Amino acid sequence: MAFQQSDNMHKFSKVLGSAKNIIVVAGAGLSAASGIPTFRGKGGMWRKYDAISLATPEAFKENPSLVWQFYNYRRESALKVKPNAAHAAIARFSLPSIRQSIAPDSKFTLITQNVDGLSPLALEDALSKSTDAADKAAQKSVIEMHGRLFDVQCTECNHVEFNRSSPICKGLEGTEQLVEKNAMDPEIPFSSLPRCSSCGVLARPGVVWFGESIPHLEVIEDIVAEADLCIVVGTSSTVQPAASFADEVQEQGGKVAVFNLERSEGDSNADFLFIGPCEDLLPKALG
Ligand code: BV8
Ligand code: ZN
Repeated sequence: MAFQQSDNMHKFSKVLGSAKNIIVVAGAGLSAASGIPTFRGKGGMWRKYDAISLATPEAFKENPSLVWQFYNYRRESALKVKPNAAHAAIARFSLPSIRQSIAPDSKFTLITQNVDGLSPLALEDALSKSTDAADKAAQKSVIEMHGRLFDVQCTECNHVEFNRSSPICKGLEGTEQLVEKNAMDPEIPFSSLPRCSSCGVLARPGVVWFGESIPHLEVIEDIVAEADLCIVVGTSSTVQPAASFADEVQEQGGKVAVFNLERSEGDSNADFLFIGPCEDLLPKALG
């Protein structure tokens, strides 16, 4: 039978209802409605600089003050925003007590490329409303595969701490305001940048930079290898290895559904393509 792509939500819910190993692969578009600018969208992550060139170990080595201002700006932005309806829809669906009536006896994992921490916050919120103790299992269902903005990692010892303090250190205080004014970035002395609370050397943001390998990638690959439904949400599907997960699921006979505001890399191979804001579409699709 010739390949038929569908945008039929009713047909999608039938596939969802019979799926046993469901994954969501999420990108920056999931958090767009919360006010977090996407990487490649019009908003552009950081008007002054190309985010991609700053998210590298080379950039940090060369100019840790500039890279820390970039991440401080994103930390301060993420601290001011809340999860949106799409985060909430995924979080609710991750609770066994809710998913059982939609996709009986299924397993679920959210694999997010986002580092903003909004999906774990949405899950915390969904769990606080749940009365079913078994729902706690959902806490292990979120994989932040590119790390977390609020993890501060030592550049020497392997100390990592979760730190949402604002400002993260005196030296960076208020520099986020300069970004909006497109003002030149101040030269922050090395000694005033964040330091490891255990050994005192320079710390770095606890995210995975381009050219760095994905921690525990084998765990993620095993989950992808089991999946019979891959729901791709709000990603340009241009960053590897996340961009290949959907193809892998299709190659093993699974189905792929893409939810995006506009066309994205490889979406013509998807079994389902839903074009529109995920904050509107996902509550319908996973409800
Ligand atoms: C690895 C953390 C291997 C940091 C990120 C050449 C040299 C070196 C490496 C490579 C190379 N070629 C390829 C690679 C691999 C490289 C890569 O893929 N590069 C790309 C750019 C070509 N990948 C890596 O380096 C990865 N590691 O491969 O390791 C290895 C093995 C051994 C030893 C060494 C290395 C590591 C990649 C991780 C990079 N870190 N983030 C930070 O955030 O600062 S990636 C970064 O991009 C974010 O995580 C982001 O999520 C991700 C992907 O972008 P998207 O999420 O898709 O966001 P984007 O803005 O692009 O798109 C938004 C989408 O949302 C759009 O489609 C838009 O239409 C849609 N949208 C907007 N609003 C809405 C919406 N959709 C729905 N509703 C809405 N409302
Ligand atoms: Zn240290």
